Amino acid sequence: MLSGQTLVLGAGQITITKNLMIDGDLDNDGVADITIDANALGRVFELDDGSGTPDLEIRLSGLWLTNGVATGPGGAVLNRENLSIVDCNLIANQTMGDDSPGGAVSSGPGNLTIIGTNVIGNSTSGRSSDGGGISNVGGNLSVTSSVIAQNETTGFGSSGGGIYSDGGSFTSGGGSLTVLRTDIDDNSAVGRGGGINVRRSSYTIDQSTIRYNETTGSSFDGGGLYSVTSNPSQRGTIVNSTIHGNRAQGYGGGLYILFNRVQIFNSTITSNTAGGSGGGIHSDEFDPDFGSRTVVASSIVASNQPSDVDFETFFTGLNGFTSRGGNVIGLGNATDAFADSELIGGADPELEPLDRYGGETYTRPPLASSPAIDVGKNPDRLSEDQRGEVRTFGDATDAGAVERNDMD
Ligand SMILES: [Ca+2]
Ligand SMILES: [Ca+2]
Ligand SMILES: [Ca+2]
Repeated sequence: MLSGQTLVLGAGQITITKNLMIDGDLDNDGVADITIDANALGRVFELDDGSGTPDLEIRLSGLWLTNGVATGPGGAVLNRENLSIVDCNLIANQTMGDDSPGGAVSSGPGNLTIIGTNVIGNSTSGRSSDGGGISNVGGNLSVTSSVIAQNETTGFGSSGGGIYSDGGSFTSGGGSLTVLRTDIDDNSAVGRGGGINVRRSSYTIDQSTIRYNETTGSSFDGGGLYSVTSNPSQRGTIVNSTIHGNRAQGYGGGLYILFNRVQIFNSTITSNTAGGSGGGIHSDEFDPDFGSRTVVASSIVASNQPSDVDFETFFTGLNGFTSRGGNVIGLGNATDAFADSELIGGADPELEPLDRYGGETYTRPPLASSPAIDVGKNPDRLSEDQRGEVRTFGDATDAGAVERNDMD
């Protein structure tokens, strides 16, 4: 067994200026064997050949990167190329100073691919320093089979406790964010988006859980996720996912959606709380000319405080929610949009407590008595539920992220 091999950096970062693969998983068991400890003296890696474009391909795998400290972006890694981080642990890195995004990683405009990696306990502390864990501006960020936990921003105006992802432009295609089979857990932001803040881009959250994240700044919105764009071609998709136990001091305990067109299909949104309205989902500024709306199908949005589905619009006064049916919905000023769904008011949706029930993430399967059983739909023709079990069992699809089957 290989273990405990640690390289402590004496002073300053390692700068990579060419295509390179570094593999610290010496015995190929998928578990990192080499630790690079920046010893709180600087950043661990800067990836940039100075060409001004993201033209290098770099892969870091099997590494622990810890105790990185940067005054400026990226506590452990500043990436200006195309980077894959595979089977790594990015633990307890931080940025200090203002305008210093990405407690663990700052990336863009190149692409960042994160697989099988734990990003835990990283932070930013300066003003306007977004992304306690990861910041992506202008690139494509994908996070698969990973854990993003206990990261935080604490400086004024710093958004996205776990992940901050900015496509970089309201007008062009911009970058994107994809989160697959990943746990976004217990992150916090002073600003908008305790777990995730995604702006000016398309995004997908699939087979993932966003739980126990919060905004800590007074009146800041989006405990689990905050999304905004004014470009109707930039769309959000949340499918087969669980949004549970998040808290916003402002609006949108689970999700806060501003202008964006967002589809929420086959998902479970429970036990989130907001200081303002929209404990589950707050949909803001629906504009029919613009195409913004919050489209919900086959989902459970219930047992959130003070309510589940709320809209607010300064300009049009119209309900921004559209139901595609098969939902289980509790309370809120937007329930008129859900006439085709099960309206349970303040009743309990009767789900198991959040825990591991198979698959890679935490879920809440319906109890046998749940009103979610067999009332859902499957508009995307999904073959799997969030945990990878069959999506439709029995008479029909269950509402929510998990299908109850005869093994439950
Ligand atoms: Ca190993
Ligand atoms: Ca370059
Ligand atoms: Ca069923």
